[in-house]
Amino acid sequence: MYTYVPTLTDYLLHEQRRFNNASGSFTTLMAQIENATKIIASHVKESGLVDILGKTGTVNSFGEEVQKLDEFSNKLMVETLTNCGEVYAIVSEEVAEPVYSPKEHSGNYIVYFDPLDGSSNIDTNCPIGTIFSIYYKNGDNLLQKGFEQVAAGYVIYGSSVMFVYTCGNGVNGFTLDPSVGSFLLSHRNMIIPDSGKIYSINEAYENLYDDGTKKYLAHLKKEGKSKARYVGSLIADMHRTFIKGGIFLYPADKKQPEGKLRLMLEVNPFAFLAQEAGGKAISKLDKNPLDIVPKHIHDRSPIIMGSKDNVDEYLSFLK
Ligand code: AHM
Ligand code: MG
Repeated sequence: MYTYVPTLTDYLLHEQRRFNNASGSFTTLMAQIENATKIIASHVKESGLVDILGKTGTVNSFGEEVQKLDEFSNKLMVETLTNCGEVYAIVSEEVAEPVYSPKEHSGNYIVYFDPLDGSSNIDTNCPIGTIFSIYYKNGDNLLQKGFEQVAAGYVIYGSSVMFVYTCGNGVNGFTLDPSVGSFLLSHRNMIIPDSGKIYSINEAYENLYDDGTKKYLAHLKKEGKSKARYVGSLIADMHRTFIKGGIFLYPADKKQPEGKLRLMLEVNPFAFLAQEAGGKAISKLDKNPLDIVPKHIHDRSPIIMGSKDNVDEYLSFLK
């Protein structure tokens, strides 16, 4: 028997109808991101065949130039977004400077994205993904606070492909049905459990962390009630945190005083998602990363996020 399940497109159109004056621009923009990520997903799926099909050189068996997956994903996202008619400028993690849409295609949105986060995991078949964060154009200012985000989300290329996003009205997850090529609403109104057992941090850097973080880790290990999980791919580590709860930490350390993750490309989209899912996100001490005024498009920021109780417990060790 057929059961109706809304697709991502259905859901976006439904949301659009809630706003009387909506022009459809946001829905069009999201459809472009959806399309680009489906193409990236199909390439990620084949990445293991690169060696045996003789695609390791610069030319593949069709005589086409082969790009590394992250370069391919970046080019696809840049070209899709700057030609779709809805975007004023994009900022990609892979490109040092912003790219502006040609005047004839210029629109009202700014899109920050990381085309293939965790790409060092491609060879090992671990989940990787695309992260995006959308703002309204505000004059020429590309440096808006995270609180100004119109929408943020990620697409995880894992055992299933999932499109997870928020536009400030909760978080919803859509799983790709590969047989029809549509994202289907599979995770309605995602909520991070208030507390969880899993902590996720690169513990190899422990000696470089501040005393509060060291004491927190010692406390977790002393109690013996926690589990450690760290893929080293933000999308995988955060997707697990959304589903199972717990805490993800990429704090400052002696070698990386601002942390590693990029404020506008990684930290803010996930902080927005985490807060919309009922979780908590902090930067240095109790600072909400969404409240940081960025100085540069590629600024970095420490980030600790996940289940409320876990983040509060961490904070108690800093104070
Ligand atoms: P990337 O954007 O160069 O792929 O780096 C970001 C990745 C994140 O996905 C992950 O959370 C982090 O780097 C892991 O860093 P580390 O290896 O220092 O633990
Ligand atoms: Mg990244």
